[in-house]
Amino acid sequence: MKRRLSRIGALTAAGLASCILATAAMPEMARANDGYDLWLAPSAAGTAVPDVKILSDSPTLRIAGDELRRDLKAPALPVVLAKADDPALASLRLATAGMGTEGYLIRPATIAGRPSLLVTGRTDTAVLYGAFAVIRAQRTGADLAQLNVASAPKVKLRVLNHWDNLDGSVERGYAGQSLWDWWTLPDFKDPRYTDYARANASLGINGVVLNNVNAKPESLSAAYIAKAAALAEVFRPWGIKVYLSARFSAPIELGGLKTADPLDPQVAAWWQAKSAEIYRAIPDFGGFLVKANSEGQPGPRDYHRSHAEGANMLAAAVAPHGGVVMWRAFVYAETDPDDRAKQAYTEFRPLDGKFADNVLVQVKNGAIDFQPREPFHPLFGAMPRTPMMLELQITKEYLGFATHLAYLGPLFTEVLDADTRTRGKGSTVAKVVDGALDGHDLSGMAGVANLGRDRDWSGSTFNQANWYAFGRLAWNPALSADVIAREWAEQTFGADPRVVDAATSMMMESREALVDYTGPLGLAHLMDTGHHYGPGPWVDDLARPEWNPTYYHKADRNGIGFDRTRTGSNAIAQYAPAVARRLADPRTTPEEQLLWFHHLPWDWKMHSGRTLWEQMVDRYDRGVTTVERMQAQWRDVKGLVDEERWNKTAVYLEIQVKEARWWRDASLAYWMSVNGLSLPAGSAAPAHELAWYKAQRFPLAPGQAH
Ligand code: GCV
Repeated sequence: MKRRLSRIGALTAAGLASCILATAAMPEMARANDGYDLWLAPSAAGTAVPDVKILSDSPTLRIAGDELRRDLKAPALPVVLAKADDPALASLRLATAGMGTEGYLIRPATIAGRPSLLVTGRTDTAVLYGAFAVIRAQRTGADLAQLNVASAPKVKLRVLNHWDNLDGSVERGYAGQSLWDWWTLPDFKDPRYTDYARANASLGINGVVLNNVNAKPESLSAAYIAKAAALAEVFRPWGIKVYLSARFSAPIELGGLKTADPLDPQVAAWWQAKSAEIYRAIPDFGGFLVKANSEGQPGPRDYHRSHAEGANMLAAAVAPHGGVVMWRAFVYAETDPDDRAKQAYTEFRPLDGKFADNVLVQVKNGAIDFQPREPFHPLFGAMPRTPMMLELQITKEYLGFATHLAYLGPLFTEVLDADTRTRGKGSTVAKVVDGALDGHDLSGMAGVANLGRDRDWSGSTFNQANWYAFGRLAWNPALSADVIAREWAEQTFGADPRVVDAATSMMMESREALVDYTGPLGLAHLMDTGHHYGPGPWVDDLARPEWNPTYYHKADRNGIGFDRTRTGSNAIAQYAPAVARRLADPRTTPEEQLLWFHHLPWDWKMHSGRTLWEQMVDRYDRGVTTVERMQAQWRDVKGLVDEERWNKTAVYLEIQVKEARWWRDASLAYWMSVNGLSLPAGSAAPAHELAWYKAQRFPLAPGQAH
C-alpha cells in the first residue's frame, strides 16, 4: 500500500485518528514509503488525539494546532498554544524580550488552572515554530512533560533560492521539474505548495526566491506577478515570504526603455513603479535577488556604474515597502586576467559602506563555486559595514547530483565555523553572517534548493537531509552537523538505533569521501564541462581560461596546485593577516586545502611522511573504500527500513561506488600521464586507458543551463 500523507485540505481530527489507527495496525517496515512525507511522516504509534488548545484564532495558529494534533502522540499534559501577549498568560510574566518576533518558548505552565505544556512566542509564526519544535522533540525522544526550551533564530532571513526557470526546468536541479507549475498558476494551487511550505516552516525557513538568478524579464510581468502572488498566499500562513530574482535589464526588455542605467531617473522610476505593482499584489513581498554582471547577466557595470549603485537603485524602490535587495557577489570575468578566486573581493571590498541599509551582499561559501571543498570566501569579515549573506548550495551540482550520498552538514558547518580572524580570534563566518560580529540587525542565509517534482522532493531520501541541515543551521549556525544528522535520521527512519546509527555514520563520512574521490588535498573544479558531471581534469580547450580544470590544478611533470601565495596570485593577502600567515607556508596550511593555495612538487613530503603523490593516491583510494563501507552499512539495515526507500538508496549507493571508482581511475590515469609516476604498491591500476575516460560524453546529463 502506498501512503500519501500530504496535506490535501485540512484533515479532520477524527479522520486523522482512524488513518493513524489503520497504519498503526501494520508492521512499521512493511509499509511502502516513497519519502514524500520527509522528516514529518506521522509516527505510527500515536493512537489518541492529543489535547491541544489554541487560545486565539488565526490561520497560522490553526495550522500549529493541526500539526500537533496530527503528529503528536498524546502527551501527559495538554498543549496550549498562545501568543505571549495573550491575557491568559499575564500571570506567568513571561520573559519575551530576547525572543524577537520569531523565537519561541516551550515550558510547563499552569493555564486556567490546568497544568499544561505552553508553546508561546510574540507572533503567530513564532508559535508555529514552537509547535514544530515540540514535534521534533518528541520524535527525537524528549520527555514532553520536562520540555523547557527557549529558542530564537540567529539569522533573520532564512531563504531558499530556487534556480527554477519559467519553462519548468531547474538549473542544476536533479529532482525533476520545478515545483511551480507556472502554467496553471495562479488559478490552480497544487496542494504540494502547501506541503512544501509546511516542510520549510518546520525548519524555520522564512523566505523563498521563486525563480532562477539567471532571470527572465517575464518573471516581473503582470501575469507572473499574479502567479507569484498566488504562491505567496499559500505560503503566508506558514510564515514564508516570497522574493523574486530580478533581471537588471528588465526596464529595457519589459519597460521599453533605452537603458537600464541605474542612475537614469527613468530607470529608477520604472523600478519604483514595478515594485509598487508587486507590493499591491503581494503586500509582504520580501524583495529582489540579483545576479548582475556575472556569467553574461546584465548589470550596472554595463553602464560603468558600481555594484553598489545598481543595488541601491533597486533598494530605493523596495525600501518604502519594507523590502530588501540581496545582491550577489558571484562575479568574475574572462577579461580580468587575475586569479578568479580574487575577483569578487577585488570588486566588492572597496564598496563596503556604500550599500543602502536594506541591501545584503550575498556571498557563496567559497571564492570559486560550490566545490566539494573550498576555503571560506575572503569577503567574509572584509566588509564590516555591509550585511553579508551566506549562499550555500543544497543541490549537489559538484557533489554527485542526486545519486551520490553526500551529506552537506559538515560542508556547511566547516564554513560557518571558519575563523576569519578579522576581529581577532573567534571572528567566525557564522558571526559575520548572523550580524553579531559587526553589529548588523539584518542578516541572512540562502540555500540553493535541491527540490523538484520527484515524489521524494530532493531526488533521494538522503538528499532531504541537506534541505533539513540548511534550515536547521540557518536557524542556529552553531548546531553541529552530527547532531543534525542524527536528529534527521530519527525523524526520517524512526527510532531504531541500528538504523539511526548506520545512517548517521554514513552521512558523517560521506562528504569527505566525495572530496577524496573527486579532488583531494585542496584540488577543485576538476569536473567535465557544462553539465559538471564526472571527471574532466584534462579539459583545457574551453573559450574562457577559468572554465578549464587545468587552470585550477596547474599540474605538470614537476608538480601540482595553484600558487596563491606571494609568488603566485597572492590571493592569501585577501584574508586577515593571521590567516594569511598560516596559509603562506605549505607546512602550516591545512592539508585538506594544500593544493588550493600551493603549487608543490610531486615528491613534497607530507606530514604523514608520504610524498604528495602517494598521499593523493591514498586519498582517492580512501574515497572509494569509504563509499564501499557506506554501502555495507546500508546492507546491514536491510529489513529495518521500508523496502521502497531502502531499495532506492541501495541502488544509488551502487551507482556511487561505480562512479567513485570512475572518478578515482580517470583522475589517476590523467595525473600519471602528466607526472610520469607509477602507482604506489598495493594501489590498483585504473580500469581503462586515459583515452577511454576522455572519450566519455554526457550531453543529456540533467540540470544544465538553458
Ligand atoms: C545559476 C555556477 C553554476 C550556474 C549558476 C552560477 C551562479 O556557475 O554552474 O549554473 O547559475 O553558478 O551561481 O550564478
